Amino acid sequence: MDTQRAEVTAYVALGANLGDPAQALREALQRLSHAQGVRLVRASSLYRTAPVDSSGPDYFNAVAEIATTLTAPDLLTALQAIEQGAGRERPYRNAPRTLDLDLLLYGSAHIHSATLTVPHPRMGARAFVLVPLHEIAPRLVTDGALKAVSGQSIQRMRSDR
Ligand code: A4P
Ligand code: MG
Repeated sequence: MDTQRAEVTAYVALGANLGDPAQALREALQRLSHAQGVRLVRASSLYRTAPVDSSGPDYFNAVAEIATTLTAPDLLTALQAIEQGAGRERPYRNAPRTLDLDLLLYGSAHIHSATLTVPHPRMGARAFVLVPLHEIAPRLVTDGALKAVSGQSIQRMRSDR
């Protein structure tokens, strides 16, 4: 019997502001594309963004669309393994980081567990999520949502991939 789970479309936010953040995001996309049960469908451009509720140098951010057979908790575990592989440390909340991978959307699921909230609760307030998400999935981000974050500094990087 075929026990293969159906693929679910999910969106992952990538962020980094320590070390070589652009390289960290490119490597994270590579690792994501090779993760078991994950297929990378498309990735946004890289964006340079000013820290929001955080400190340190500018961030680089991007959003990836994936198709996955993993459950949402297993996907979170896979994302955290990629963060750890990039040397992520967690001295305090919103600390500068070598790599942050957040699960934005998992199909149409609404999840409220101790370790996972989906849709990501702060995504609607952040240009560094909404602008790259709009680039790859315009129907998911309204003009009004983009306008609401238009005061936040974000700059699309020229693609060198
Ligand atoms: N968790 C719950 N829901 C989720 C989810 N949907 N995706 C839990 C990922 N994780 C989720 O995360 C803390 C815990 O959140 C995890 O153990 C997981 O069980 P973390 O990555 O260890 O800590 P964090 O990143 O400091 O917290 P969080 O909540 O991810 O921070 P935010 O709110 O995402 O903010 N400014 C710019 N310009 N660019 C950025 O990328 N990022 C942040 C992080 C702040 N300012 C920024 C940026
Ligand atoms: Mg995080």
